[in-house]
Amino acid sequence: MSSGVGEKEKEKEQVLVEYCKAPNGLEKVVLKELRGSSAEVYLYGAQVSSWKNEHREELLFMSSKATYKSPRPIRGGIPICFPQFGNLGSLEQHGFARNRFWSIDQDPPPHPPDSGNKAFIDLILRTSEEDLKIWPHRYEFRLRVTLGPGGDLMLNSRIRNTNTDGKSFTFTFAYHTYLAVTDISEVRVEGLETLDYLDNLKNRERFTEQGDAITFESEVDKVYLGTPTKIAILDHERKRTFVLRKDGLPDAVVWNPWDKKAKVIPDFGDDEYKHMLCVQAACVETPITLKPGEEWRGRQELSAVPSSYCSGKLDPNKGWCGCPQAFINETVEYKGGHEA
Ligand code: TA6
Repeated sequence: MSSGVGEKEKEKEQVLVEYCKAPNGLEKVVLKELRGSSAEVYLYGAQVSSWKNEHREELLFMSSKATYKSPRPIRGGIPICFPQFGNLGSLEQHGFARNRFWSIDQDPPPHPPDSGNKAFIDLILRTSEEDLKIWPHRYEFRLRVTLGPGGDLMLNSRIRNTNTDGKSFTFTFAYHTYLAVTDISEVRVEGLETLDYLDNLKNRERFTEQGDAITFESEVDKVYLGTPTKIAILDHERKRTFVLRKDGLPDAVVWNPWDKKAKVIPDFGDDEYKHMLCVQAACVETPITLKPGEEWRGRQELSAVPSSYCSGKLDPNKGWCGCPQAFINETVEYKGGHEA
């Protein structure tokens, strides 16, 4: 009898994590949660490429023109920007982690005991001799991707300096998250109002955001500084709110290329800007420095909850019903810092 039960348990476990090869030839891991949610992660770039709710609705944007071939990064999902966010530095834009082949981490150090989550995968990227030529540091980058029992998607990064020459290293970082939205002109972001930001469209000059929810009617490329641990992204058409929670990542990048920029991005459809918004937990303004042996941790958690509006329009002066206001009112101190 017990073996029968054991078998059933094992079967259930097997359903939760599947390893396979995608039609594009890339290896990927499929995480399934018993009520129907799922997530998919390519070993190439350790990139989450899909996150579906229990109704099998895709919650992440993936461009129809994405290429799934090294060395191009995959356009969509959640590319990992490390060791450099953006193009301020000697490395290629957004660093090299997103266009390297990661491995399954066979013996990950114990993660904090998560609440019985079974659907997770541990990936690891280590220094290569090739990469030492462009970034002369040794590191171990461990990423755990978890699909929670309620369908939440969690990314936990742990980056350790394993230099043996006594040298520290410094990096910037972002989870470059492409959220799928129904109509960008009917989307608003709550939680970033009144904050300072660096505007990438104006030479990274520093400005202060207006006092109410952010809405979109043209290209946006902003790095918000000192942001709260919770940000809400409301898809009015779909009556869906994404809640992004983060730890160890004080900044948040918001990007939509809009029509002109969309046309000049080769792996991005001309009209696809209407159906995506990048909101990224990041550390950009103040780079992270690790001494040998020190480890940094950065977490991003996404959930998608139903939301409804009091007013039919996206009226910034009107509140909205069912708003998980509690999510974004509560400001939990940013718990950055390193662990040796
Ligand atoms: O996250 C915003 C941003 O830095 C934009 O400036 C834009 O370049 C975007 O990233 C996409 O970058 P990518 O290298 O993936 O085309």
